[in-house]
Amino acid sequence: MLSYSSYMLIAAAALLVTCNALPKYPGIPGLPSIPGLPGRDNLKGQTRLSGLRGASGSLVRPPVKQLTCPQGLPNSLNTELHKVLVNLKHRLSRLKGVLVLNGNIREVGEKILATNGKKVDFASALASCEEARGTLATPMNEEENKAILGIVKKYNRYAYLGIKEGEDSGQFKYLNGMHVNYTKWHQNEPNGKRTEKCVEMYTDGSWNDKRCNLPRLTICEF
Ligand code: MMA
Ligand code: CA
Repeated sequence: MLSYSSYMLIAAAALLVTCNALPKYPGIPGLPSIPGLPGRDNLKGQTRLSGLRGASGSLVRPPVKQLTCPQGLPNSLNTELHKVLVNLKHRLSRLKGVLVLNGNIREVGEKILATNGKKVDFASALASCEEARGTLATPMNEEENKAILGIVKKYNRYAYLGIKEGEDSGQFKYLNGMHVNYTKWHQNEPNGKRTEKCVEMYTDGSWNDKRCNLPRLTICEF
């Protein structure tokens, strides 16, 4: 959704905001105020400093010394970057609202889950996820397993997970090679004895080791 240059801009803006842009920020015309951030609508003629209070109610003052700030960047650029950051955050939160509303994504912790609705083999499913800069949905705890299950149930289709049996060890691992530390095997699974190297989620959320060449619902995490 965002280009690399946008990410760099956000990173730069985030760094700068922690330095000195926030207390000076005058608000963005036309942009609604956002809770927790000072905006023009929030200030109502107060001095900016008196309008900025932390959670405890005490004044949040600009840092006296700015030893950690990058040197040589003019304040105008600093303020501009902050405006871009606030605008992007606001836009992202609205886009997220649209996606959640339409059932296109599910959020669980920091993860975002999504499906393209397609049923393909393991390699093709993984390729689709990676092409979209994600990976196959990989439940690391009960909450994530339930979130993936929500999609499995909605489509009433089993889905491959981002877990595979190691070539030598016969142990099931995440796609980055780490050993799985949360499992939800169905009773008497895994039983493939190295012939079923992939893992599918059943429509009750439990797991089965399975051959990798069957059509299964593609669910990615981002
Ligand atoms: C199938 C296959 C296996 C699974 C068993 C469970 C017969 O094999 O899906 O992976 O373990 O069913 O009965
Ligand atoms: Ca099995």
